[in-house]
Amino acid sequence: MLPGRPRRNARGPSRVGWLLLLAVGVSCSPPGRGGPTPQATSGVAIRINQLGYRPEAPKRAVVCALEPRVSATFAVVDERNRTVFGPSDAEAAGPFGPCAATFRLDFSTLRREGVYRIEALGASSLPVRIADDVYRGAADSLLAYLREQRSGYNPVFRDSVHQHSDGVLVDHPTRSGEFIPVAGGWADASDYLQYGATTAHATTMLLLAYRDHPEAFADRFQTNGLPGANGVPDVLDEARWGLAWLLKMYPEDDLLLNQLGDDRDHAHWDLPVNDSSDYGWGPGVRRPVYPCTGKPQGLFENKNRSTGLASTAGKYAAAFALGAALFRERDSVLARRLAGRARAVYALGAAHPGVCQTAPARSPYFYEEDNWVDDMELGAVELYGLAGERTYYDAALAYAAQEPVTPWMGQDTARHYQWYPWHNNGHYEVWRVGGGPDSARRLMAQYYGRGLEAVVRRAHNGFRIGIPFIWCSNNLLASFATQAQFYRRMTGDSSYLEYEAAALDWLFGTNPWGVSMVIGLGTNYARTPHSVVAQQLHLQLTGGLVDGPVYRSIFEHLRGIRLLAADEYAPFNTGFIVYHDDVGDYSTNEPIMDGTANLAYVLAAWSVNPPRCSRRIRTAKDHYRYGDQRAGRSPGRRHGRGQGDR
Ligand SMILES: [Ca+2]
Ligand SMILES: [Ca+2]
Repeated sequence: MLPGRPRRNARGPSRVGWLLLLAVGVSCSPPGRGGPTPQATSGVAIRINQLGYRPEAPKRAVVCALEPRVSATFAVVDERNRTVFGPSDAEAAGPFGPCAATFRLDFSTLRREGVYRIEALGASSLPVRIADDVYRGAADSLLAYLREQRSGYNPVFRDSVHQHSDGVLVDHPTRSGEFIPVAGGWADASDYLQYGATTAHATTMLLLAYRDHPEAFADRFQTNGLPGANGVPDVLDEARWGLAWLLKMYPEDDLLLNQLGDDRDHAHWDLPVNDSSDYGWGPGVRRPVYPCTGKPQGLFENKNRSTGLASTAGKYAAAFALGAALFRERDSVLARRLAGRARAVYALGAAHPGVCQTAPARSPYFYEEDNWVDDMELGAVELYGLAGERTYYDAALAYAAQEPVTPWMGQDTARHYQWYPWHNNGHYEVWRVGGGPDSARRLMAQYYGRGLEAVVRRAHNGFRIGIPFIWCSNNLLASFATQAQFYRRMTGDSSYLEYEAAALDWLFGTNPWGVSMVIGLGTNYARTPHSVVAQQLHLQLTGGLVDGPVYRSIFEHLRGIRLLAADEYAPFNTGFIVYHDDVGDYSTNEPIMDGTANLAYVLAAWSVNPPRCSRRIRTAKDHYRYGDQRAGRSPGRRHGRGQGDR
């Protein structure tokens, strides 16, 4: 997810690519672009969730009109062209981005399963599916992308990837040059860099997904990622892959490794199996591994602003402790080891407060994480859940109070990965684990509510989206949906359900471009992601969540971006945000490992425990119960969403 790739993108598979393609027999998408045309009919496009809608859940589509329109009616028709809903008035919602006018089409009361189309202003939507199983298997589909991203042994190539090159310790005060075996894990995005922070967060999300929604996951793959059941749900196979690498990245109590490879990787556009990156030891020979040092890092002219170890240590502690709890029955030896490493790395973080950012090399870009109390909160509460020691619980509460709301929420912008993870799992875990007074649990729900409220305040648009469109905006939406879901579970309050559903709808096509942001899911998804594997092997990276739209100003100022083909979405790229299904656009169309893992959590929940439309909004009693100081004010009316929860 860091820029700097050159523009030497081959137009077709390389010779090596074709040979590999023939050898591994992976399923491939046809070359070139596919999918239905995204062009608007008469300047009007009806955008829907292309996965579909569960019968009891909220159902909304959005009209994006490229010319001003004052009003609209809509109807839903079935496959025999019979009107089954409407004609109904659409809710005018003003302009947004390229849309001169937007309208929200609420057909929540249509609950009969079937395949429909929505018609409005002379335009017709893609097929709209209403069924109980629309999310079934979706979370598992996302795991396919993580398997494809595996380093060490890679099941797509059926070969080792960076098995012998990883890694040589660099930027260590006394041990630089030492080889430390750290092969494994996942490539972070379409480059082959690997980070402890993103891997630990992704692993945590997979573990939480299984713990909270085990029924959502199947067993079709082995530990090594090759097809075949092994008696272990695939989500746990994948989480274990992450844990195994994190254990290697924390080899000694005082040695916390944070990053494998650096942006010198970007000088080459080649497949992971023949990565020719040269870090000074010859092409493809060795990759550097960086420890957290608590000091600014960067081997060349660019430096990060690291201040401590806690941001990475807290994330490792959480993943290890959760892993220990979830593998206790399946593998007691692994569980004991994880528990021991969790305690040790948490203690290291407590002794070295501050952030451990990723290290830039030749490029000025790095992950500029600025918060660490969220990570230590999560580490502490998972250790409390594991060991029941009160000091961990008290520490979690104290950390939580230092950052009640993840700071990007309500903001126009943020630096790259500045507030990471984009939601704080810790508050939910404190609520879930109990152990303290009810007031502490209520406080956690309030914290989430404040963050959600701040985002919702910015969501006065037809798509109900209130995030800043910084790089990796889709990650923010996955996090928003996760936090909204946690809040709903903690309080029974559905005030933010419309926005939670809108985030999910956006990711699956209810956006100005009508694109599903997950490769292979929906009817019209990214066909030409920024990925050398996808490009050279003509391989569909099923399950990969792409970065998502960014502010035009960001797109225009990032280095090295050049679109390689005509923009089929040009009519929708005239506003303040842009998205390009183009291999050249690493800012909007690069699949991302951590966001994919986060979205697996959201999809697992919607698959087995979907929200239901109800008339319930918060009552005065609820406001008292959850400590809302604005008791008596209906949040539904404040945001015009009183109609939303029917
Ligand atoms: Ca399995
Ligand atoms: Ca953090």
